[in-house]
Amino acid sequence: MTAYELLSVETVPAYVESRPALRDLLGPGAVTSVREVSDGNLNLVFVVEGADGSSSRGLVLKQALPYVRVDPTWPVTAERNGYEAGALRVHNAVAPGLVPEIYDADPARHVVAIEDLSDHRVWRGALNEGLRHEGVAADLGRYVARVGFGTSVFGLGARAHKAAVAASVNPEMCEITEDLVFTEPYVTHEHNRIRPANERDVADYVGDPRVRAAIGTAKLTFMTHAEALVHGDLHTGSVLVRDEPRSTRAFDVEFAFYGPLGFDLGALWGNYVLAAARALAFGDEAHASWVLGLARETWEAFEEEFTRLWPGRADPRVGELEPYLAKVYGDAIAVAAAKAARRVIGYAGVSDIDTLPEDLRAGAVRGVLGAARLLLVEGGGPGVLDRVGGVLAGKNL
Ligand code: SR1
Ligand code: MG
Repeated sequence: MTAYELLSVETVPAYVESRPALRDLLGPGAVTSVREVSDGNLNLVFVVEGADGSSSRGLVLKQALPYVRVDPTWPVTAERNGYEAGALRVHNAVAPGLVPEIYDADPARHVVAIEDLSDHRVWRGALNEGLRHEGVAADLGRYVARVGFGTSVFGLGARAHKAAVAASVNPEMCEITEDLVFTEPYVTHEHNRIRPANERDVADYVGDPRVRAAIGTAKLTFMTHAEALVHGDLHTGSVLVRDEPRSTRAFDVEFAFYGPLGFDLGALWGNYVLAAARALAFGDEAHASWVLGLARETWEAFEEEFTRLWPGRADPRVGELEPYLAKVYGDAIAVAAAKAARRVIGYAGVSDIDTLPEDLRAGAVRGVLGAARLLLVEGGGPGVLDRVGGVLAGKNL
């Protein structure tokens, strides 16, 4: 029993009718079909089509449950839906075309209505199938740069940045990340899913004092460096892609908060590592190498865009470009490791690894943990990203 009414396929048409912004968008009585497509860990999601049945007149409703969808015994604040609406508006303003448009936000029922992107697909699934969507990694680098500059002290100036930080706290969702990414994989916890074949690998990884020190530092950075209104959960399952015409959208910003810019870049890199581990498990070295090359593509697009924006900063007396980029790079390396490792140890696995045949999975997990260890131990050292492929493939580089 929730304190607000949950949507269902049956009740969505009346709900749309009751929301002026949505009724205006689709036209009165225009809903022709509703499909439930909830498949993430947390929310209900419905695709709503309008009178002509075309996706261009449709919309998506996303409603926060007051608990984890895949584990109703785990309460999570439904206020995350409001955080998502706020962040989506800001991201639309600073990075238009790289996130879904937002049409409506309903704080009473914890629903946001956003653009229907049914002609896109989730990037993780495409990567798992060995498909190459060229340009997506660079689009995401530009997205992180625009958000990272536009919502930072550089883009906003000191007072507006402080006001934005105060208006964008998202403590409950940050706590989930602190626990699931930075703490639970490194302790004995009921959430962890360690198979017997990988017990030794996990023990070696979490038992390495250099790993523990670097993860501790990364967690502190996550908790205290309020640089920009970052996405907060930018894995490849939070990205929609379309080939013709080419389009990339980062979605699902309910974890958005004022945090370190390297957190979003590192999330992408960590998920490239997972995608490459899958490709290598199937012996597809060409795809693994292409996927790992995406890390450089994302970084270079980020760096170029951030550098392009830099002269327009609010106060030229704040910060220096080169040291700041170096800081972001170092943060991202540690996050890449943390994000890859959490997916093979802790709560919330990813299909890249979890759908591998049993006999291939243990080696893939071992490779991911080896890569994470390399990244944490070597930090932002020269060429560290280029050595990940060898470690993933089981070579002791
Ligand atoms: C309980 S939420 C589990 C995970 O799903 C989301 O996508 C985030 O990655 C979170 O850590
Ligand atoms: Mg999500």
